[in-house]
Amino acid sequence: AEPGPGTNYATDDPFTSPRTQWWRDDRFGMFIHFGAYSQLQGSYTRADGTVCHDAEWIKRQCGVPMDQYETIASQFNPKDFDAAKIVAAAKSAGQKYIVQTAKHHEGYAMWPTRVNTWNLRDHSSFDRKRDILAEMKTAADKAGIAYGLYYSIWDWHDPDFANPATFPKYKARMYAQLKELVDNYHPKILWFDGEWNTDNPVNNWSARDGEELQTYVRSLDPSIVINNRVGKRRVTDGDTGTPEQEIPAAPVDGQLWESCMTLNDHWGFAEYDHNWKSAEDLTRKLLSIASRSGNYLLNIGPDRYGAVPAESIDRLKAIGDWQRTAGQGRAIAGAGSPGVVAEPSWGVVSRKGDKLYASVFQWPGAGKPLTLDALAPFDVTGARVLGSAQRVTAVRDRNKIVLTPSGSATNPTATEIELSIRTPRPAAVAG
Ligand code: H79
Repeated sequence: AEPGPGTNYATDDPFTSPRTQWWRDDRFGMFIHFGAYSQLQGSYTRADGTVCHDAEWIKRQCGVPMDQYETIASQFNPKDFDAAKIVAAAKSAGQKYIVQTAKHHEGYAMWPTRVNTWNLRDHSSFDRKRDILAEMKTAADKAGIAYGLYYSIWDWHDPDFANPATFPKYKARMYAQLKELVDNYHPKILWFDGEWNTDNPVNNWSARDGEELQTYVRSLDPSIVINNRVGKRRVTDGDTGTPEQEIPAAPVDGQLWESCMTLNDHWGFAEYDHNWKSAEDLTRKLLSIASRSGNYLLNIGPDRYGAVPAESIDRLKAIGDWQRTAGQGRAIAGAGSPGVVAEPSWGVVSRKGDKLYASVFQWPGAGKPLTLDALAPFDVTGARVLGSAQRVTAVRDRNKIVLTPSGSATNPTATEIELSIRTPRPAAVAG
């Protein structure tokens, strides 16, 4: 997209820019970790017969020699990868955007790059004519879902990455790959990773490299949303903060943010990992994140054939089912931090325009009150429980709003109380 009149996308404010509007509204996206590591499905058997476990880090954590890793990649044949099915799973969850790994730390490109042969077309047993990123882009467009790509700066395969003398050669190849990605798949997000050096003493990436990369991406397409792992994760790096496997306790002021999290305990497919989070837990996490003006990027890891685990499909659908029940999803998409009330002990509260959505995790029992602490003056002009005919009274007692529902919870995950509010007009500023 071209910059709109009056908007300089190099210097705009991500909190208010039309460029990031869709991202700020969506609140819920799908992360996809799929790469050559998926071929191992989480288990590497060493020459001595012992088995080592890990997912997308298996090359490094299990010390797989490069020649063996390349042999494993040459067997990779994700023939069952079904873009329409994955997009339908995202849609069923109410996820509005997708971020897929184009290249993880292993350096393996999941598209037919012309920069090297370490890619899914040239180094696999897969159909040479297929391009799964193109398939995903087409399916996502068709479903009205935004499509973005993950790209790891850290690269375990390219020898020039770890050699300060030849690092500029690596950088040139990385820039060329990013141009391919932007030209061929028009990603709405570029999600960088692997820029840190605490775990990686030979990482030559600097804050300066990050600023340059950000400028480069903007020159390719100024509308792309970029995460903060482009540089050193300062609030000035990219557009969005990236808490990983955690949810900030309160709204974050310095930068837009998105919590990326897993459905079990791994990003890439791990056959032995059955520690799936419950749909209730996941739905409450989504509500909590939206109530603090964050986004939730929830991951799936397809198996070696490209199939998504049934446990993931089921949970995504359950999260969507909750949102579709009685229109409860309005507490999430387009909603954010309420501002006018503090987060209660019994749930979370989000706001969209002149409506507050109180998501009640612990229902008080018929006739018992739920209390909200007001942080600013406002009036409650109406209250109802979504999907229930019961009455809710809302009484102000100084800085407390006391809500008393007359019936039972509609839902064990979260029962939604919708409050209509009226905030005072700001006093006219003299001068
Ligand atoms: O792509 C996912 C991770 O692979 C990547 N970021 C998300 C989105 C990531 N790379 N590094 N880290 C996260 C942080 C480092 C984690 C480590 Fe470990 C702890 C490296 C070694 C111990 C976890 C356990 C990962 C490998 C083994």
